[in-house]
Amino acid sequence: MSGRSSFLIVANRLPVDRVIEPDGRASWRGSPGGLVTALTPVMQSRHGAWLGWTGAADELLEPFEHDGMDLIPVPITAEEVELYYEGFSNATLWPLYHDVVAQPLFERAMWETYRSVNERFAEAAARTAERGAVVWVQDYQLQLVPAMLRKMRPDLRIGFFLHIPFPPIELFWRLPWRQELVEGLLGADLVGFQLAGGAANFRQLCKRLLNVNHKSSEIFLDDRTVKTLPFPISVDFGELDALVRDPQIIHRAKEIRVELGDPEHVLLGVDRLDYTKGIGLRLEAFGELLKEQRITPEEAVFVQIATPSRERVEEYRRLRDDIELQVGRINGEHSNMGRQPVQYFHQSYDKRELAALYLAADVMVVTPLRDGMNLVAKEYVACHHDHQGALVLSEFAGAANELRQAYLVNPYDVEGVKRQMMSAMNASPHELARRMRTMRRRVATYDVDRWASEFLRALES
Ligand code: GDG
Repeated sequence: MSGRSSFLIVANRLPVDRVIEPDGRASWRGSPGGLVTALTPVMQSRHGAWLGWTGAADELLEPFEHDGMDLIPVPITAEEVELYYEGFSNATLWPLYHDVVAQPLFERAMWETYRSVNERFAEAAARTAERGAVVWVQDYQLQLVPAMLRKMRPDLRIGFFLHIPFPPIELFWRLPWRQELVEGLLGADLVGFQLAGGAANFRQLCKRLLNVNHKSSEIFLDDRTVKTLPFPISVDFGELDALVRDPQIIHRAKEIRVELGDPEHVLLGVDRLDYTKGIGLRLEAFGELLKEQRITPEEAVFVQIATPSRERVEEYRRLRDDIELQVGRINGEHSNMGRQPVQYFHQSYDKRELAALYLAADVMVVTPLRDGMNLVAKEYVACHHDHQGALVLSEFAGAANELRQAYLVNPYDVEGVKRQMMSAMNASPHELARRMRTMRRRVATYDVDRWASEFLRALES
């Protein structure tokens, strides 16, 4: 590890996961995901450092090197995990920013801890950044960092990107700490959002709350301007496209279909088990189609992968129970011997198995009630160079802005979801190819590399 860095990523989590080797030793493995893939080359070429939490409470670790990046662990105590991470980040901000689809908690102790943990991240960044360095802060857990860091280090160039939606004023207004939060973000030189709508919400809020003026994408403060722009995040198209051409993956995709009993239609959902993802409503739609005999269990199987998530937050525990009850009901009513119409998995898979599942699925069902972008939708598109496969996509996912040829649905309209699921299942190969070709062109052009480079270009210009 060598000294200071000219390029820093500051994120809640480090881009590595701990693995325990067969001999009992612990080591690190790069976390899966587009963000890490996109930023690794930038980090390597700029001698970058990544600051974040290891994911384990009460752990004090020295900085270490991984894959050409300096990783700087920021320690978090067990109590802070509860108040800053599970509390203010995931029980206050997450539901508030996702259209209040669950009730946000407003607790002072959570807020205080959020502030002090943000301060610790800002201090660590201030210590690590070289003079004039570029610092890129990620996501809703760290919205106070830009202003805190600017105060300590006015020489830095600071960018912030929000991965989740930025809510309309009426919702944000409820937050008792609204002013400090907005001022936190305004510490950045560039605040990036998934969509133009989020950026517009933010500018209007700044005007109303702080009476600061804006013109097009710029907000004018007394001594400087802050740029606010959309940068829709994307996936590593090239990697996924190559993966699904691998004979082993093709073989596995065929095998999956056989294991499912060779139905005519394989429908697939892949989500973190989160109440914003609309898992229950898509199962409801599928269950009704079975009940109305518009499809039979011989014809169609719904595979739902629900990756474990935030399991210590009450709302998430309840959700898991609800979904599992619902899956049990549908299967109880519609299964035949040896055939269950819903195949539900509360597990994580490696990315090769996931790619095989995408390839095997005829209809990908993505129905969030609100979602910043939704990478699953783009991953599915990237996996279909065969130009087959249909995407049913919620209008409330950021991805719907770009993937206009999907079977778009309003997830609050169960009849509409059922209709689009039927259209997707019954579409001709020609129709599927027409839609898929256009969507693939979009994802291939705006991949995750382009996302990162456009953000950094805007930050450094
Ligand atoms: C947030 C925003 C925004 C899922 N299960 C497995 C697995 N995954 C991967 C998917 C995908 C990722 O996790 C999930 O990304 P999403 O975008 O769908 O959703 P969030 O986790 O809510 O992400 C979202 C995103 O940030 C990026 O800005 O798009 O709106 O909410 O990549 O493939 N990966 C593996 N095994 C699994 O079981 N390997």
